[in-house]
Amino acid sequence: MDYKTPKEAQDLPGLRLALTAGLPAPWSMAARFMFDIKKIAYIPVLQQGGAANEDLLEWTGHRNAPVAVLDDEPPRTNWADILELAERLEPLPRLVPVDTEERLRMFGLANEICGAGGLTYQARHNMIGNMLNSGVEALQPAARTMAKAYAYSEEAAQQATARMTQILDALTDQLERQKTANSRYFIGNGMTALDLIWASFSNTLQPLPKELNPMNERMRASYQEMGDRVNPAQILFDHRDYIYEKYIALPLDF
Ligand SMILES: N[C@@H](CCC(=O)N[C@@H](CS)C(=O)NCC(=O)O)C(=O)O
Repeated sequence: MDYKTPKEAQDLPGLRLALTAGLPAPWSMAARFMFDIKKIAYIPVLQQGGAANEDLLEWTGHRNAPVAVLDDEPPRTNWADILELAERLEPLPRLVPVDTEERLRMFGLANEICGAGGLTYQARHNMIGNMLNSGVEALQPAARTMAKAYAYSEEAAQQATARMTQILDALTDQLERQKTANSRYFIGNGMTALDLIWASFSNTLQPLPKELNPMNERMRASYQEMGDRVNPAQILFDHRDYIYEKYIALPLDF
């Protein structure tokens, strides 16, 4: 990825997208997948995971990623707001179902993955706990920044696995039902944002292999460890492999 710094990007016209650089960060990659599938051009902007990101903060009011800024519109950081922006800029392929029941189910399940308190917030409590307790001095500043940003506590980490299991069961049940109904997708008969979101977020539990996902080995082990705690069903990974193969450019580039 050819990133611009926040200072270089902030006065440029068009869509600027701040992304956590150097790893397949789940919210950042999901935002990219939504724009990429619609062929919406954007300028990638550098966000450094766990760092202060002062220039990004000064420009957008946000330290973390993703942050999507279109011209002089307000910066958007929430996954659902970024999805709405992508749908507005380029309606096709449609990522939000027209049918009300399907739409409710899609947003509900997507929020179970991406929302505050959802699957990956829970997994991250464990990751932050591991970093804080690692005894590795170099990891401490980032661990402390993220602990504060994402409401880490020992109690939160303790209940994380149970909550993750509950959410993974809901996603597995949904895919099993869809398989019975002969659909290859999470919702209805076509690809939606949920398929792209799961493709991205699945990497935090079982990263795609090295040749498709050339991420740093320490982060790979840390992501895999979050998955090993909960042992997700194989159907979830078979599904993400299908979505990557059919819709997403590989190897991942971050
Ligand atoms: N704002 C996002 C969540 C963003 C988020 O958690 N970003 C993480 C992972 S992509 C991040 O920036 N981590 C690195 C950091 O905090 O510096 C949402 O609510 O949808």
